[in-house]
Amino acid sequence: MNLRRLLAGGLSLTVLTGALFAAAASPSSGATPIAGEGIMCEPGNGSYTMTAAAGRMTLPDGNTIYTWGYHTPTHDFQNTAPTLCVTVGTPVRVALTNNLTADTSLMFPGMPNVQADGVESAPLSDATGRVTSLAPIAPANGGTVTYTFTPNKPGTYLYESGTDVNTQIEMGLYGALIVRPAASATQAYDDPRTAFEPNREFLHVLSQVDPQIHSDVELGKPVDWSTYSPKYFLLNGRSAPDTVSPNDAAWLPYQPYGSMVHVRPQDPNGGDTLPALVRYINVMNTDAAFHPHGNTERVIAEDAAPLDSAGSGDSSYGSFLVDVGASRTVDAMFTWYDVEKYDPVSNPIPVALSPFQDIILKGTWYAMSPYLGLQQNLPAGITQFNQCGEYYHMAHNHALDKATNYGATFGGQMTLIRIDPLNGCPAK
Ligand SMILES: [Cu+2]
Repeated sequence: MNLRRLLAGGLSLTVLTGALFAAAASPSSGATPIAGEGIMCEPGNGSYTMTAAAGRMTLPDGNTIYTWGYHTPTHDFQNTAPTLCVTVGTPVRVALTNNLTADTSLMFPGMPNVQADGVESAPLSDATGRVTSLAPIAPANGGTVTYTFTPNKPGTYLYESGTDVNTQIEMGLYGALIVRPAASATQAYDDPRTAFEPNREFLHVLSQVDPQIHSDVELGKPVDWSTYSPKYFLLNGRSAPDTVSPNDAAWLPYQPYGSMVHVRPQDPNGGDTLPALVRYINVMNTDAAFHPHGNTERVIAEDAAPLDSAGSGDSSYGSFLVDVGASRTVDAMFTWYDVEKYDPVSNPIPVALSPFQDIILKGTWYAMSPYLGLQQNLPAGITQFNQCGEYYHMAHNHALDKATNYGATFGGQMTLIRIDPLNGCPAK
């Protein structure tokens, strides 16, 4: 199949996927297309006041789930927990208050010399030697503990509960810890080849929910792991199609983080000149094979270890499937190249428009043109959501049972990649 036919095939897919998500589309802001998108770092600059609390999350099928989470004063409750963006060499302080009815704690895997209330953080055990917590606790019903450490290596890390780990992580006690190099906040690592386009930094935290476990915990029943069967699969604490709603969407007050990846084609004369950066954290107990449609991503680091070092060989790799092992992190660069530059005279691409009955016109994302940035008239009476000739590809966990909401397909760990025209997306 030649390139042009491939392009035409891809477009019909775009029409389909765009229509699927049209109902959940964010209200457009036009002039500031990146607002409400991308990684949302918690204010605090290394010093955080955190509360562990119970609350409820909402799922796209209308279900609400009793859940636990960490939050700071910026939210009443939240899942996924606040994204902490810190810097190598700058001390970090997290003061935790535990409003849960169970003891809890925080662990920062990969961080050196973590202290709890000034003492080395180490596992606790009871009189028989049985380990009761992997980290010093904040006791139930209002207890506090303050953790301090100074990060020494950049990268993408998970932070999570160290107490009754299976249950508490299932309940929602986890979040992302982003450590930036001291020299540059727009490089993933100290290597200049890891520079990314400012404001094109994205986070995908993958987790899952078995409503039975959450119900048992809420009712104070013993948890039966033998029947564990997750029904919801979250990206940054939301299931598709909520994943493409903007950060801090008013209709998702306790799930503040969107996960749409928004880029423009690479071009020094407009568009993005550097790649986007997508940081993956897999909180689940199974591997994730995350699949961006339409283009590869380049894996540059695993578990905060660059697949390279400055001046040596390059062991990064491009892949249509970004494999993220259980409890692991992966950093990937994402670039988009426009396939061909359109010129109506010298480079027309003879893509026949589909018959109208084959195009989903109500709620279409399709500008009726195969070319980025071009729009044509829609039939009278049709309103388009497409802002400026941009288009969308899906990205999702290729374990397709995890792209569902309680068994209903096209949900779960699924989001969109949005590609704007080179010159951006001007307000209309
Ligand atoms: Cu797919």
